[in-house]
Amino acid sequence: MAIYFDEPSRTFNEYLLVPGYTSSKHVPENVSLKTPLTKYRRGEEEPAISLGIPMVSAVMQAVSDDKMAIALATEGGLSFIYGSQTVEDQAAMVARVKDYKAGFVTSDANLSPDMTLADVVALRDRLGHSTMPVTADGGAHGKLVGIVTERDYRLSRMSLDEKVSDFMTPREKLIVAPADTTLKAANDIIWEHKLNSLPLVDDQDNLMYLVFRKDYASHKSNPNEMLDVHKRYMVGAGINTRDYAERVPALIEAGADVLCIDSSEGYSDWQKFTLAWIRENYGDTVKVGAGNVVDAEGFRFLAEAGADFIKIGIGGGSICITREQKGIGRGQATATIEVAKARDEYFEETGVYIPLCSDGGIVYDHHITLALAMGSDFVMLGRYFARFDESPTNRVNVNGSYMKEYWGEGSARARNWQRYDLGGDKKGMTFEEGVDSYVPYAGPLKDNVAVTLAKVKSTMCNCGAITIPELQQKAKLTVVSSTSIVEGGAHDVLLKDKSGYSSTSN
Ligand code: RVP
Repeated sequence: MAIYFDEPSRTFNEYLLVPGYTSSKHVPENVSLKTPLTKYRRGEEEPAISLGIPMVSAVMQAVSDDKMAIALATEGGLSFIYGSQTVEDQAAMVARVKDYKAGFVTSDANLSPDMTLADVVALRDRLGHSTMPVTADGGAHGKLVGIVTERDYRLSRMSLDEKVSDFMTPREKLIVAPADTTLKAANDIIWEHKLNSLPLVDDQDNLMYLVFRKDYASHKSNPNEMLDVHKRYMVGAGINTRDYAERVPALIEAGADVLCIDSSEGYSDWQKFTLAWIRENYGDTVKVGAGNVVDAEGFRFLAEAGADFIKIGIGGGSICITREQKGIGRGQATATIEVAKARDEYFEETGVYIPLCSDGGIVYDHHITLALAMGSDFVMLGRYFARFDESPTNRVNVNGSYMKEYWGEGSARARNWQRYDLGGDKKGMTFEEGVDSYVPYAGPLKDNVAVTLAKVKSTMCNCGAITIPELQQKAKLTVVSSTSIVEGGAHDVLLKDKSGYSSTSN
């Protein structure tokens, strides 16, 4: 006979935290969001990798490339570079993160002298940058011939046909420095000459990097940043259950710090085989997460197969239509609660603590706190990060508002068939499990993450917790009725500014 679960399948929106005792030491400044990323044994001081903040970015084309990885690692989180691209391209993205020198920017908004003001405006709107180097060939490392900033043109007075070479600040008027200049020295030049940016060039006058005034200041204030033993940013990468024998070695060679099997449904032999292959070839030196699962059985299966962390969630992603298409899945809150219980039992039994990641379905910042309180150690977010400057997608103007594009890995656009692989020879997607969409553009990652985490810390203090394990232990969670959800928002008043109010959802 079929199994029926007693409890309905619930989402985060159906829960609230009931505050606990807040002592005078429970203040946001005292809260640590440090959390394990990989499994460890009872009694061991530290897992191999811990996150500075409990946030990772989704293994998706529209979310996690090298730029996102750098921005998120700076804040203490981690990105998993998407695997739905060639092994070479993915390894190159990983290598770019590992080669990145904090504060030294390789420009992605480059002009050539014969481009026009219309091109400048289009590039500015698409990428949101106001400083664009001009190189002879228009490439990121071409011969430097000038720079265009917003001070070089006036849209009200100039024709859009005007050539970049006619209004740029030309090379001979620019202050530049050699490519091996240190960040500190570059910053001194910036201050001395009151610059906003300083191009660094090689001995052939080819542009190597730009150093921005703001980056030096921000680099000084990142106490959580995720660095490896060589002080390089840490980065994760997605893998699949088909081509791991080629992909894993290339990613490891490129410097990936941790891998994650990216699949819509992880309770399968394919994940077991993939984990077994990695253990056979690399032992425990390569860290790899697996998933996704939504119940105790699935957790136990992946734990025994050797996963370093386990991801929870089927069908809850904002762009995901798996539940509609296939009728499989489970409410994200119920799944998290059950899997966390199984993880705690496994820990009791074996002494091995396997971190859990709640993946998908985070709509409000407080959903992150709920996911942690329910036993997740960190969360994976797609839509949340897709909205930022650093996501790989275009910023577009839709009816007067800036939007970023965001599409599912199971959409016809991504065609990530490996994620939905059920074995066999058939490699084509036969139906879609994701959609292509817009999400409201929200500016820089750093500012948004700061606000989100301020809310998380504040709620933790209300619950009498200054660490995530303490929150997991002390949290008191209540299911809410649909009418109390209405009570929880602004109600029975006429809002003066609806747009301001909607900012409570992220
Ligand atoms: P969200 O943060 O709600 O946007 O969800 C992101 C998650 O959705 C991903 O980490 C992944 O687990 C899932 N996903 C990605 N693509 C698709 C799809 O096309 N169905 N789903």
